Amino acid sequence: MFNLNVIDLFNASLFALVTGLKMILIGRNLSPFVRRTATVLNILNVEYEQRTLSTAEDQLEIRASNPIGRVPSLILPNGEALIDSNAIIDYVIDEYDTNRQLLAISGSERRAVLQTTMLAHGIMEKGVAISYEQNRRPKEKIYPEWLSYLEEQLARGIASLEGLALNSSNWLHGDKITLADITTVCAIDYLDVRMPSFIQNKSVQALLTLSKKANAIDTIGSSKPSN
Ligand SMILES: N[C@@H](CCC(=O)N[C@@H](CS)C(=O)NCC(=O)O)C(=O)O
Repeated sequence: MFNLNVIDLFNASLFALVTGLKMILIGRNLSPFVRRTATVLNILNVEYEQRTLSTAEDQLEIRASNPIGRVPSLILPNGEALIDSNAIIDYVIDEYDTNRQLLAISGSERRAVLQTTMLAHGIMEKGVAISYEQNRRPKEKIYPEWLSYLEEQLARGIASLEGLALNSSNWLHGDKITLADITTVCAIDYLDVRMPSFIQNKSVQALLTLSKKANAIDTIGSSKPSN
């Protein structure tokens, strides 16, 4: 958690006054981390404004709320800036998910949902690492062995998640949608846009079915990035 500088704080406070105390989510839904955060906010019916800044083009503005220059961050109406989708979602669930539908407050159900969530989050991390390796380096500086290592990690993660989806019933952890479903669907949809070869013509039928079912819900489908 970091505080904004004085001018940003003033702007955030002014913004809050003008807009009726809305939070500001920084980042584009093409980032799976941003999208999972936006989706949690949408499902819980939290009002927020989204600034669709890009890490490649808007570094200075992004650093105002996160010194590391990553997205997402969430600026609260009092100017407080939260960073990292995990910490932001922790706050949002704590504050707005009064029935604790997305993540149980304690016990084995919480552990199970968090384990699946972090598997899907790890898949996002590997997908993004592969994308950076392929797109942010000059071609002659790409290290093929490292790329293969990342791709194997990604493939193992996807296979494991597919196994969980195959053995689940309605949603990944029972009859209600949880943070595990949201994070999984955001990971799969990200791969589908950025590196479709990992998804298409592969044995991920259960994950694709889950994605289709989840995206039919407006609060999820409305944030889906397009191919
Ligand atoms: N653990 C973080 C990961 C965030 C992350 O890596 N975001 C990417 C966008 S997909 C980013 O900001 N990359 C820019 C960079 O690392 O310089 C989270 O869950 O929010």
